[in-house]
Amino acid sequence: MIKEKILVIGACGQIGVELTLELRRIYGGAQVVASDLREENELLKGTGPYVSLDVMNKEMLHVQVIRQNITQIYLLAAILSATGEKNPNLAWHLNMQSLLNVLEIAKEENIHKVYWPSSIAVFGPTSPKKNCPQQTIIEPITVYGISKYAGEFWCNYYNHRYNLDVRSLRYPGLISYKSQPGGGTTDYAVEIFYDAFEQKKYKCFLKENTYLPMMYMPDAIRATIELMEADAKNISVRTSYNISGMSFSPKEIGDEIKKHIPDFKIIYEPDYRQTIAESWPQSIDDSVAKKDWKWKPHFDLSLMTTEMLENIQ
Ligand code: NAD
Ligand code: AKB
Repeated sequence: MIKEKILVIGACGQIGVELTLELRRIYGGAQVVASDLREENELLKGTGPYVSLDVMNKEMLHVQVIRQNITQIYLLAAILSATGEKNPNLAWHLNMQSLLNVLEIAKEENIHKVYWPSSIAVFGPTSPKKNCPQQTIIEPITVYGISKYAGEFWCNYYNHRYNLDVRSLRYPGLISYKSQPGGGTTDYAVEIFYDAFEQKKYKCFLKENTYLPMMYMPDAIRATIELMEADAKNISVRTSYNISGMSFSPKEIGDEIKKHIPDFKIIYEPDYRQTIAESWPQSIDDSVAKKDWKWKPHFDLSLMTTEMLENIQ
């Protein structure tokens, strides 16, 4: 059996840190090369190899893939929804070119598997709001959503045309305490915990009744690895799978936090991110992922809130 050697690109981001640590636990520290533009994250130090890498530099990426004998690539570098609206050209350029660089090198170097995440941001105002299905009307209004939707079809194209084993999940908003979120619309659901703990109050940039699909990071990491380890014959979706964890509004998560911090207060000052949030579904139908590779979320709002507050302390 071939020993896998994995390259994680964007390893110092919100997902990258936890995913790299979990991949190192499974495959061994030396088998998982972490890479990013940023300095190595403190939690990654001493757990395995780290290289400084700009995924936009295709030649350098290619050199690293050959030099390190890479067999799998996880591409996590991207500009997220809220930051993307501030610089749409940059977001489009990074989100698209990084994926094309990885897919092209993966094809040339016979990489066994590629992982690239999509997002619920592919959906737009014309998609169903509740239990949004795997296949439906998809008309995103953010540059981030447009880049994710285009990216899904590039993944599908490389799978069909070149038989490249590329797999993808449409993550909901992710909630974590090990590394900070990086410029998304769902970031409020992480910030709220830190402000509740430190100041007992939070100013929310979304309206109180804005429901969004969310997931606690341990579920997201498990989903990623379960998808990547699934038998290829069970993968029927080569664009990107819907996955679902929980759905809540700022008021509901505020009420849940109040069960632990009774004098916690939340005020609402919606900004440009409200329009983005309102364009996304409130909940997601993940029945295809459940059927194909037996996906099952573990954390609900109450369990996630308890764990977040315990760990922030
Ligand atoms: P993040 O912004 O926290 O991390 C991205 C990392 O990529 C950063 O460490 C950044 O330094 C690095 N990076 C940026 N440009 C780079 C470059 N040119 N070369 C190398 N590295 C570069 O993002 P995240 O939240 O960890 O998201 C990872 C992926 O998951 C993205 O594709 C994102 O769209 C997707 N996603 C995230 C969420 C979420 O809630 N976090 C939800 C849906 C989808
Ligand atoms: C964002 O808010 O941009 C991300 C996402 C849902 O893709 N968290």
